[in-house]
Amino acid sequence: MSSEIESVLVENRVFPPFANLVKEAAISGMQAYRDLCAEAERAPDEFWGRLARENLRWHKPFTQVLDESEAPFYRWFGDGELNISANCLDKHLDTPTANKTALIFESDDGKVSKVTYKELHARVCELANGLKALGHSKGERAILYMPMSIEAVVAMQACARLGIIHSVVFGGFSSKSLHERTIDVGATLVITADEQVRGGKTIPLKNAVDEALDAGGCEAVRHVVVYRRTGGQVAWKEGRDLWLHDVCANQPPVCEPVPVNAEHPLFILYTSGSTGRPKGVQHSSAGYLLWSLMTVKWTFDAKDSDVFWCTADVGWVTGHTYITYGPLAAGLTQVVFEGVPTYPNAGRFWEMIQRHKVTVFYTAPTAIRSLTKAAESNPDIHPRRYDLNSLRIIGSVGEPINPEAWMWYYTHVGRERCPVLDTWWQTETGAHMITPLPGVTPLKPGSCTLPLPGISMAVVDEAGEDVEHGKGGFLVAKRPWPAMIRTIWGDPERFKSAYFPPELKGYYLAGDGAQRDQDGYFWIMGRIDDVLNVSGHRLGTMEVESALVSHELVAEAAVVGRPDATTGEAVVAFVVLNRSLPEGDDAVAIAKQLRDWVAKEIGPIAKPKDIRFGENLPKTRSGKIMRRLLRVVAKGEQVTQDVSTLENPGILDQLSQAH
Ligand code: 6R9
Repeated sequence: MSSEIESVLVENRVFPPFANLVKEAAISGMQAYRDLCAEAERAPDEFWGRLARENLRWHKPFTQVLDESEAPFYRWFGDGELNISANCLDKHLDTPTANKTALIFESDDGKVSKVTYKELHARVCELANGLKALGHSKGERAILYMPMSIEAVVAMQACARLGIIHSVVFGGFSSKSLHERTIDVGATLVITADEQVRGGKTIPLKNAVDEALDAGGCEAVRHVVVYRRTGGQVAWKEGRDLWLHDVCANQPPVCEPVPVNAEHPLFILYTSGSTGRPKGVQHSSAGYLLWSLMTVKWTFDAKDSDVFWCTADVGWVTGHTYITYGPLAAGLTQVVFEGVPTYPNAGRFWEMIQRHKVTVFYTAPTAIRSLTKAAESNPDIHPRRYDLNSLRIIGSVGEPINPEAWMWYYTHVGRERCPVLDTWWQTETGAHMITPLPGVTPLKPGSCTLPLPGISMAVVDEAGEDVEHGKGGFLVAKRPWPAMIRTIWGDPERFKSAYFPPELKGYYLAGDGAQRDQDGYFWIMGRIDDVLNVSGHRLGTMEVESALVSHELVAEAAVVGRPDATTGEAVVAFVVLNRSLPEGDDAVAIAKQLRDWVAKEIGPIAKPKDIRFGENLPKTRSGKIMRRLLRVVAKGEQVTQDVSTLENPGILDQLSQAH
């Protein structure tokens, strides 16, 4: 880790903001940025109160901005009422935006369909009316297990319209994950599709829902609403299962939005932590939407003429904030894509930017790295082959972007005329926290640069004291912000201990290590806990370990991350079987069996890239697994550390063999 950080810190190229963007931008120039930061620091309540009054439509105005009496359970705009769907859709109806394209949907096989704001509003209302007719109402929880589609956005917005709390489960997760989340949120409703289509393959969704609900404990689910995407075969449970088109049929295209309290949970989204099961991150309504909208305006410098494309799936927080909520609240036209970046070939993203004249493009470093590799080996799908002149801003999210990938993105996609916005944030932060602004910030490849106005990020030591610039420490937010996580669903104690450890003076602990350079720029060093980041997706080592040990052949397992040129990190598993050590073909076959098992238990993204078998794991005499050593072994490096405290030093050789 530290050698990687040094390599990014010797990075000293600086790219000043482009004059045209400075002129046009919502925040124009460094002085304007500093003024906003100063306003937020001097009078935070006035600053946030002003933004919330100017940018949200309130059913009942708030009188108090921030209530800290139960910190860290902060309340924002706590006596106000509003509706999130009304703020994303209804507010455009009496403006020219009503007839503007809201969503341009492109399917896996390249079919394009579009809806205007007015049409999207009508579709959301029809579904909301349908759900209401089925007896679903405010405060209930719905599990959404959907392909990327207009329907996914409609389903989320329809829930928000009724005050139903949604919990989207990424379509790549297994029925087991779906089962756990359905129980944890106490869902009464599931919205899914028959199948999803990605990269020319169909993947069943409804079947996985059936399996999850049949596994027991999900009896609270009264309805499963199914969007017919492919027409593939599905099993049907009369009374419980309904086609989405039947639920919407004959429903009026108008549905009164249900006002909710500002703090009413808009959604719960599960994410990995360092220990135990994934945490249900609970977000609020008003604070979350405010910051989603403000960051679309400030970071992406939203213009009415923009065609915005965030390539994330709505199963992740990026898809929530930068597809379903922020860009709609801003009245933007956006692209929604069903497929994968490499189908029918690795030029798909560039071709789509050209086809839809995308102006703002937002993707993940892992996609950039894999498309770089593909483009460098096949000139036909190199971005230079496409007309990317429509682009004005390109962004990155999900993991640190290494300077090489940054430069390639900047040069070949942005054509040296679009800023690369390396946005640092998390499921828990709701929206951007540290990011360059197009009309403000000189860029340094590999740095997410500076915090947004109102966001008080710092790097501190174990006692919560600021560390000097140039030294590493914990990344924290010193002050609350409106879009912050409110609690872990059903586990307020875990919320407090995970994010507000007492020794850190009440600061929010992000879980990342960071350092600042002499200009105050932030450089993220990766997670400080046992969370892996594989292709920008968070995975707990514990989750993968518990999946492995639940297999009948496995006695013990330890999982670590290994740096990977394409996926950022790769999962490496060290496994002790409850039988003799396998060799040759036998080892290869068992490794495959275990990989498939993990895919079934969690999802394909959690599959270990390498599995190493041993008769034991390296342990201290007190029985602690030495992960530090396993990380070295996983990289294929020689262990040079002192291993005399190990109970069984010989084990390291055995574990060096990959299968
Ligand atoms: C939005 C999202 C959050 C974790 C975060 C950090 C890593 C995200 C980053 C970044 C360096 C960036 N991360 N963006 N690291 N530079 N620009 O990705 O949320 O899935 O919760 O992941 O991802 O480690 O703590 P989430």
